[in-house]
Amino acid sequence: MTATVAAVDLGATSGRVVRAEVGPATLRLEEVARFENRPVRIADGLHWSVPSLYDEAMRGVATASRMPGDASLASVAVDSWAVDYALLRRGSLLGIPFSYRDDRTARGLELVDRVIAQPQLYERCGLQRMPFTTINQLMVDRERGLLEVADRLLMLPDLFGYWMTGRMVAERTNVSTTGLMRLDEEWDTELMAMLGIPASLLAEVVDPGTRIGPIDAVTRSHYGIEGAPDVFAVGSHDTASAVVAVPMEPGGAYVSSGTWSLVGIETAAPIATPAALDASFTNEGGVDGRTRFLKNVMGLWILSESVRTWQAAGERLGLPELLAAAAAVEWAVPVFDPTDDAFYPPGDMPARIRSWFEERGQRPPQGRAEVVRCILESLAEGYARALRDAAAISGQAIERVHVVGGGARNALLCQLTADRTGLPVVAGPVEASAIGNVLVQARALGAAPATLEELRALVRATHELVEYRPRAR
Ligand code: ADP
Ligand code: LRH
Repeated sequence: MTATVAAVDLGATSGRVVRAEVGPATLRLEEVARFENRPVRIADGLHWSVPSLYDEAMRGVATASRMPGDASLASVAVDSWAVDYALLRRGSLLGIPFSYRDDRTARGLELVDRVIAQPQLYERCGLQRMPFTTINQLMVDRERGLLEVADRLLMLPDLFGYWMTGRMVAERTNVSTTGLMRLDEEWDTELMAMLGIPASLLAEVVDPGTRIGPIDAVTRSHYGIEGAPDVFAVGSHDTASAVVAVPMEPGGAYVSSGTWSLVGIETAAPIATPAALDASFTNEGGVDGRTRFLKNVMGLWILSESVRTWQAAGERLGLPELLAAAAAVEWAVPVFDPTDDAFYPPGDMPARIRSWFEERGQRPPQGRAEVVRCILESLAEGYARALRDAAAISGQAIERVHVVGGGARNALLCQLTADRTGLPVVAGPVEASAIGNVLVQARALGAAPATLEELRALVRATHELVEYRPRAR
């Protein structure tokens, strides 16, 4: 038996809708819609265009439901980047959700720090200190009086689920990124009381694989969605879904490489030790109760913002040409720390890279090709360091690195990752989040194998992977 399902996968760079046919030995995907995700800057800050993302997603679902094939669309699930959320009152949206790149997060960090010190916070939620964590953002909402009127908080995939079905839930892997969930995966109502965040905002927590309900008749008729697909919760944090689809075996580590690079391993339980805190490791909830023990490295964002800056100044070369030029750089370039907060806000990355080196009395890279090469070498070095730390802290040996996401298409970055880790790198699949999303739906429908290991074996058997061997240095 196979199931026909659709994934809505929203990344910070682009969103897509994928239709898939999944069975015990079948995994066939077809992209039916792709749309840009461009934040909007208005008077009070940087926001996601959430209604238009929803509109694009629903049009994609409608297309998926109307495609010729033997079976009608059985179900749909949404995954997206983590941490961002909507506040609602009596079911209506209170304002346009903010982007985690908005600079209000600096104020939020300050407000959280006044209430609880980082080591104590880490013991509770096990999250790496990042500006964007939901609790920081909520503290700014609180200061502005928004929490006095809001009666519900929904993470963005849960908001879409609510709009499709009328039911409000809190999918577990995504709420694990909020700072509001304890390491034992219960809501941390004690911390919320300390921060002045009302616990009544929270919705019922559900696990990946839970059926939320059918898409309602009004939504189906407005968008022309055929049949009566169910909506499921999956690993609605895109990285949780991506990790489901990492074709790894024991000894495997991953780099989920897109706007961000999430570098780490899967563990049976969280590791919130002082060593993990010192190395800035995060413990996020995985599908089937696993832990994603990983580090957020700034990722291809540094490259895409550089390209955007150059193009705004009249540069005509696109990413493929710039990568080819970077591959031809045969001399050593310096490396910067790609986890430095300086690279977090939108802006002129080449200028920030220059300042990073100048502030340390070092010669910055010169010209486009050297700058691109420097970004990629710095990311690869950041991955290598994070993987060494992950192995040392967890005691889990790492023998192979899997790169999934859009960054798996970047052959130079994959090769540099092999060189700098000294480990074989296996690139692919590119659409790991969408694949993890459809696999968990199909499993809930009884059409896909039961264990994560079997699901990963299915990915290995059905996808072409490219291997990069470390070169002598
Ligand atoms: P997200 O899910 O965060 O939106 P993706 O996984 O789609 O991100 O990855 C987007 C990134 O993938 C781009 O910023 C780009 O650097 C990289 N990428 C996509 N296609 C290619 C390509 N053909 N060659 C090299 N890099 C690519
Ligand atoms: C990647 C991602 C990452 C989060 C960040 C906000 O898309 O979900 O796992 O840390 O976005």
